[in-house]
Amino acid sequence: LSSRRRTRVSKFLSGALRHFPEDVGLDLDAAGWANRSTVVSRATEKYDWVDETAVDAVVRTDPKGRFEVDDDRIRAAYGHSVPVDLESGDRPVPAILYHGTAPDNVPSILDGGLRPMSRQHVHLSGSVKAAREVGSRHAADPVVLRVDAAAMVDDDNSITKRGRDVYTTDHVPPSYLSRH
Ligand code: HQG
Repeated sequence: LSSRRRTRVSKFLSGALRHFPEDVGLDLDAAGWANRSTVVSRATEKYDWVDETAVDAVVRTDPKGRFEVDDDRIRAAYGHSVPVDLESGDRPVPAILYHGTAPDNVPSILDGGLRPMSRQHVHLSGSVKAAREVGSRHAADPVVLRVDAAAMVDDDNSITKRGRDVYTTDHVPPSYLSRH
């Protein structure tokens, strides 16, 4: 597949597994898992230029680790707006994390903290570079905020690594935030 087509399939899978499973006739269980062959069928029904092997390749080689596969199940690793109860896992969390956002959001974030907004969790990045890329989806001149993840964990706020370089939590109170 061309990289354009890979992106189309990846966006369709992310949309279906994070935001609109019902619209494409998918049933997610409480932990966000769907039947893998049903998901593959939905993708091949939507795009006549893709087959099962190509969908599998998109899933397995996703650069951000957006998808998890377990036998005949598949789910989005993060990013959900539909309610899901993901396990917390025990992968290590760096002492400092980052969040990239639009300048317009910063006053409200420093006032009330980072909130999940339309998703189920707040998403943080492991590097300044990754955070800047996330922020650039929202504005041409993104602002990177620094999150004192070690202090959050010390204070019993759970943070979980998902995918390759994404960390999720419920809320980041302003006391753990500063401008990078
Ligand atoms: C902002 C992508 C005002 C927040 C990325 C963000 C990520 C507030 C926006 C993942 C706020 C929500 C998620 C507050 C938060 N006041 N604005 N109190 N609290 N915000 O898209 O983190 O490529 O839902 O700063 O890489 O940008 O799709 O979240 O700007 O990992 O796999 O509200 O999605 O991954 O925007 O992105 P989003 P996000 P994929």
